[in-house]
Amino acid sequence: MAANALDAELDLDAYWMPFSHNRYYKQSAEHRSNRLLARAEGSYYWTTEGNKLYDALSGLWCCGLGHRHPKLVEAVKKQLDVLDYGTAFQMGTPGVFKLAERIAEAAPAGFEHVFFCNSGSEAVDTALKMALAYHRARGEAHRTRFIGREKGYHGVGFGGISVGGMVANRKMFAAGMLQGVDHLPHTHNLKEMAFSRGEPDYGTHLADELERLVALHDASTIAAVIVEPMQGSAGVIVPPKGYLKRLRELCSKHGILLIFDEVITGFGRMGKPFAAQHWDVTPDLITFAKGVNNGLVPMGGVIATKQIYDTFMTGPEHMVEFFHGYTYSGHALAVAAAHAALDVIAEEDIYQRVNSLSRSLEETVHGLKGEANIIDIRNCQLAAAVELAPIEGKPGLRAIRVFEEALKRGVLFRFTGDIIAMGPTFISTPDELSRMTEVLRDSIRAAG
Ligand code: PXG
Repeated sequence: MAANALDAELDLDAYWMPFSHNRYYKQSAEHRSNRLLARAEGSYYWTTEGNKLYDALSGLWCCGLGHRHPKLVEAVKKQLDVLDYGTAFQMGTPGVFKLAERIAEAAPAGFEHVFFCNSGSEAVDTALKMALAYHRARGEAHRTRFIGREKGYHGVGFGGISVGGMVANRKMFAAGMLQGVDHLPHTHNLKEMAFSRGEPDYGTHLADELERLVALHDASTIAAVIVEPMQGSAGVIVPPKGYLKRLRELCSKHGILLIFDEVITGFGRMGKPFAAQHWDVTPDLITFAKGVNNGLVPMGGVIATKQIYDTFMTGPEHMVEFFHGYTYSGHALAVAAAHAALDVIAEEDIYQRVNSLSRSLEETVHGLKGEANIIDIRNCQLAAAVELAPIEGKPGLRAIRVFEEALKRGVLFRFTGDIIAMGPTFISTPDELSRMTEVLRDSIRAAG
């Protein structure tokens, strides 16, 4: 192991790391080997040991355009010379109005209004509030129930964990969760769909479970259904063919709003601005974050249809219409970075590149089929996952070992349970994807 003076001089105790095994990380320099990041550029990080890591998850799904893209860095630096923070309530900046216009333009027809916040979790809370308030404003205040999905991830706010379906994220906080939430079944079924390329053939009928929930609760009590079009955090769970269309039909039939949580799928990864366009299914609200400005400055938001926005625009004109917002909604630095990101997406033909790179990703990851301990390989545009057989009695351990072996070999993967997830940068080359896959192969073998 290379000498790591920076590691040696740190007191690690004070920092409570998010979603991390704090004790394991802090226990020994060996456990932290290649896990202190010093620098980044393009598709790579450099660790404090000076080792180079290919970033196989684009940060945490957010840096698709590559780290420290010169145009984005420049835009933020320039903004700092002009305006730092501009009061968000009852005030605005030209930049934030222009950004909303550009985002609405990129969204499917009918989406005309953008509300800004600072993260995916806040975006989800915002969308849920919009749904409740929308129904109330229309005289349907009885529509209070939300339907999420098992294995869904919608961030960590109380709204998000309530509609989410990650058991570990829910069980400790049960006392604080929203009332009246139900869940669709997840669509992850290895028996029926293991090693599917792209969307699995099996599972469309699982959308019909919404009918069952409607029959149970009555449509008049349901405000919205929220799903990730492609489930990222649960380990790249790809929607079955026709599944999202079916959900849309059922929501429309019953007057239920459909929310697409596009925090991961928005702004490039699906080879279109939004997954809604990739699957040609139009929801009523779209949440976004991450890719909107390449993760450079925290930003999230919700895109609403004209119909939803207009419903709020009643009452005396001098009054606030939606009692919701954040100090940093539309922060000038985040806005500057987002404008630059949208420019780069257009200038570098990112959607076309993602579509073409996605084919390379599919080819290369499915080439791992047949390796010992791999029980599934799946892919969805520029996202993929390899699911490993758990070590008996020690779920999750095999993936940690693979993760550590891969770090030694210069690739930073993401693991969740026994799943290795990949969300390469949009600027990666097919060669880099092949190398990433070969490192995964070697790491799985080495991990045993
Ligand atoms: N919705 C979705 C669909 C997400 O993927 C959030 C909301 C929450 O976003 P914030 O910005 O509040 O973290 C997310 C976040 C992973 C991984 O390993 C995924 C996320 C975050 C960190 C890791 O897949 N998604």
